[in-house]
Amino acid sequence: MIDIARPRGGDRRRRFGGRGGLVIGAVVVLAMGSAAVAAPAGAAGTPGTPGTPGTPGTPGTPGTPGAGSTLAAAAALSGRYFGAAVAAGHLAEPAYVDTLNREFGSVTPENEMKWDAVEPARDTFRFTRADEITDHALARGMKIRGHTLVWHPGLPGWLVGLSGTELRNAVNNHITKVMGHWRGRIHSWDVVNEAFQDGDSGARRNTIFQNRLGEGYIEEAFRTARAADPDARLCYNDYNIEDPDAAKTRAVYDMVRDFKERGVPIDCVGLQSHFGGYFPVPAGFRRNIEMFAALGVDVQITELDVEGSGATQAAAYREVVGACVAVPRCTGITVWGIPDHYSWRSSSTPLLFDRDYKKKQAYHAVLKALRAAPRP
Ligand code: G2I
Repeated sequence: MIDIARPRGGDRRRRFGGRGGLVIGAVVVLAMGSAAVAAPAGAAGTPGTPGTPGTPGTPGTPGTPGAGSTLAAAAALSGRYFGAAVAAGHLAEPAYVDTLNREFGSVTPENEMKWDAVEPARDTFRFTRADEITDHALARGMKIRGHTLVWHPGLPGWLVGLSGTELRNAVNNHITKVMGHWRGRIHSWDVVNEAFQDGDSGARRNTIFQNRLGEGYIEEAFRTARAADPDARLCYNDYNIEDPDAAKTRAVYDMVRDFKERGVPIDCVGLQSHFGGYFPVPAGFRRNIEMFAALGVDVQITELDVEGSGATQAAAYREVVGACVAVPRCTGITVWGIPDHYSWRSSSTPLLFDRDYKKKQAYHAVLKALRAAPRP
């Protein structure tokens, strides 16, 4: 499942595997600094002790604490959400849940809404696991990002055997039933995920959807999605589209521009933003957000994590959050997990909380950048 690829010439960024869509940093050495460094001057506070908390938040209402003393509250100061990928399997763990409830105003089920999880047999849907997360979120006024409807890894065997009209019907049925289950309750859906190849081709990825349904499958997925839940923001989500000058980014940009010109319903672009030593935050990251926003779509940072630790990691996080909050249409940020040890690339310690749920330096950098956002 986990695929590893070294960056090659011309494209320094990692490539996710064709089957798994997932490249983890086993080769991706921790090129970033690892020394623990004290919180920078002017940071929100001493690690673990928020510096200028306002009124403590009302439990169960993320984003309401005064003065931005949590990630959700700080993001809410400028009208944004701050979320995390959540795994249902951790919801029985008090420290995990406490951190989730205190700090985050949005959840993305990390795996529980994926095709094999919700439709393991044809037209037989199992929403129980995902509902554990969405019920938890809804009871606390958190937003929910739906992830993801059409993605090539993790497909059930019955689907992989289909082609032509059968496959097309199965895709439309999947979108309609899954979105229908949460209709009116999901803030944004990743309708199509990782549909473009890495490297310089700018081509669509060879998936069963592309190969058997043809070029129009993404457009059709978005049209079906709009009908299934007219209130959800419909996103195209991908990695390695954070650099405005990369061929893959230009290809996604061209698709979104074409969709907007022809009235295909698309509302947002998700920049996954998995960063680290081999794939630093691109110099043009903010320009990239502005470029997509200028097309008339929102931009969301959907799966943020940054390999490393200490000041280097904190600086990268600061850069990402600072770029987002500088662009009005960058409407929210999701980090891809809560404590480091539950990350999909845990050895790279890419998240904002350590394995003891202590706030890392990166946490304080993010909090400060959120608080510094221009207020609407
Ligand atoms: O690969 C990182 C992310 C890239 N963008 C799309 C995201 O959906 C993707 O998330 C990762 C999850 O973080 C992993 O947790 O997607 C992987 C593939 O779905 C997830 O890995 C799966 C493993 O493949 C399974 O073997 C495992 O049982 O996680 C499952 C639950 O731990």
